[in-house]
Amino acid sequence: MFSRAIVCLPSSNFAEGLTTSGLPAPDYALAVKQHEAYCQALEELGLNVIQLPADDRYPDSTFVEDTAVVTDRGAVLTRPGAPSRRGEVDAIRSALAEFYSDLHSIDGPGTLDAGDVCQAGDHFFIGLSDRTNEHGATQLANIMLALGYTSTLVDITRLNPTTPLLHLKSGLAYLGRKRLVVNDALGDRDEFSDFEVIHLENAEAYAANCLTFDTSVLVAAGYPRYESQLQQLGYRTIALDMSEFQKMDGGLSCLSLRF
Ligand code: CIR
Repeated sequence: MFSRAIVCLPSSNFAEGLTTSGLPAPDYALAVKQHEAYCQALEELGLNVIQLPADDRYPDSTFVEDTAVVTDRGAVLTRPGAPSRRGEVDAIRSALAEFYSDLHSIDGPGTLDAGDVCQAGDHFFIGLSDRTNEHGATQLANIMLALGYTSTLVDITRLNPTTPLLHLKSGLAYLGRKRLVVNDALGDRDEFSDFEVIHLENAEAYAANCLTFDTSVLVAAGYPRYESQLQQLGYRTIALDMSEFQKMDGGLSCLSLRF
């Protein structure tokens, strides 16, 4: 189980970050409130939340998840696919150095956003996306192998254009107990055949990005069918309003590094 989470406060120019959502610009004050509620939920789940200060140099820096892959056996600093985000890794390197004596890293020409990396027990699904290239994904798979984990690469660059995904985890999460939740963008992929797969209906596609802590699941608010599916499976759900982060293509997992 996780005992810590690293988060980074949204910067005042958060609305200047990258987005393809086509939604209106986010409200900064509301984003700060939603971020506070997110941190509080993590604390109530027993995590020690380490809060990094807002950094106006990087409007996307609140999406800390993309900058590192953190596991029980080691951590890997990424090389984000968007050049505007590469500098975010420095603050995360300093924060993680306190907990990991040996930090691995992804080197150019490899690129990797950890939003493309889904840990499912001792296995990693690594998405190939517009942000994560084959070099980066293969470097990560090799580091993971040396740490004793297996990996599968999942290409999401040729999805149906009506259901694009920024990152693999925009459409996939691990619920523990050998169980995945996927949305329609990923559908019935062979890569997931060793797992029980819960399918989300298209109207609730955004809810696929959720966070499981043993039997509790943090879910985005506004997706009642998914919440009741989870409850029927024996999970407790905690719904959090994510509207302002969704406007910037972010989801629940993006806002923290959990280890
Ligand atoms: C970006 O486009 O990089 C940010 N605006 C959103 C990143 C979301 N991160 C994630 O899904 N792990």
